Amino acid sequence: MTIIVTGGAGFIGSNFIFHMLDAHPEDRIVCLDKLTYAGNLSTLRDVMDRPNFRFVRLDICDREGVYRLFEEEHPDIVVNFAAESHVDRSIEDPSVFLQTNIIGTSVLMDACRKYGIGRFHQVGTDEVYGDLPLDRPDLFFTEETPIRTSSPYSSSKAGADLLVMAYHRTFGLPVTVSRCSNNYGPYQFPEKLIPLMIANCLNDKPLPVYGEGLNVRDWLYVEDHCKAIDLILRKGRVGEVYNIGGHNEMRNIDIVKLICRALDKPESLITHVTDRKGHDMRYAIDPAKIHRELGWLPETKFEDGIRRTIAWYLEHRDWWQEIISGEYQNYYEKMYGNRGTV
Ligand code: NAD
Ligand code: TDX
Repeated sequence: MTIIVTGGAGFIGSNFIFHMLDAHPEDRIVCLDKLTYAGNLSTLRDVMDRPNFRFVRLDICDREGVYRLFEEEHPDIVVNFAAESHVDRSIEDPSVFLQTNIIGTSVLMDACRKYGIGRFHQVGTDEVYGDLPLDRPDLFFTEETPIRTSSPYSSSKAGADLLVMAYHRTFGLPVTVSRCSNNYGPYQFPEKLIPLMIANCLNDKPLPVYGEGLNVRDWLYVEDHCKAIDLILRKGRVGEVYNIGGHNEMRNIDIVKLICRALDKPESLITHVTDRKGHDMRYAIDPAKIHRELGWLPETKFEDGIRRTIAWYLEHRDWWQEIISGEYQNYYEKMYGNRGTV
């Protein structure tokens, strides 16, 4: 099979490519990525020369380019990871989120219709369900939970999901959608909570916790997410949505304190800063459907996953130091420079 993986130079896409090349060496993987600020070719260095791997620099919104690639490759499956993925950036400027996340997804699906496809899989997020209150630990997001977004990011991802389901119903495109909780692990861009706090700790910089840090996220080790998508591609039912999460809810402040302890840094580095606008309180996935239908369960315990992740960032300083020494400096100054403390 030939599988086009979009956004494969980013965090989850690259981990997915590593998983697929190991688990299914008979398949050919074509990575399509625009290499935005979040894409990093050095991440794919170890697989670049594999005979069953090809990298193509391309924007998913570039219709001609995408059609040409489909003509060349005749893919059996497309897995769409390509997206603008950072909530804070979407609050600064929503437009590129609408372009890539919605228009780009429609271009990919038009190509799938034109050239034929076995499956189009959309990598979605639990953020499309909005948030849950902290005082109702009995509530979880199921696949039936109404879409109720908070940020331009989650709205653009919800728009994409709705379009994917519409292409299935209207055009009969064989689609699946997964909606996953927060991922962590190697190669995550250091704008996201866990790698940002690790990098700042290691550089003895303040650790900017939004508000009181009581917001809850449901953390899943990236490899478990990749295995779930692989399973959906092979055994999932067409036209279905699958929630992915591991019942691992944690408050932001507890994650940051844990990172301080693991790196032997003082909690006095923690600085409570002005909250994110529209900040979602709690995400919590009910993964019963994917467990029941496909037998998926997360394999990595948080204690092990976070230890491995911290060790990875310690062993791969070059990878993230290179990132944070460039354009990232301007981003950091813009986001955190004038942010008041609370
Ligand atoms: P990321 O920001 O690390 O990577 C995104 C990748 O997409 C980058 O390589 C970037 O270059 C590429 N890209 C961006 N715009 C593109 C375009 N127009 N054309 C081609 N390539 C483009 O993101 P991530 O954290 O790996 O997330 C991957 C997907 O998973 C996203 O769709 C995201 O919404 C979803 N998701 C992420 C999480 C999470 O916790 N990170 C959780 C659930 C779902
Ligand atoms: O500096 C920070 N300080 C802070 O307190 C950052 C970057 C984040 N936070 C908080 C905000 C959130 O409550 O930490 C929590 C996690 O933040 P992010 O890492 O930005 O993730 P989140 O907003 O939860 O979204 C993530 O999960 C769902 C991904 O970025 C999305 O792509 C995915 O869809």
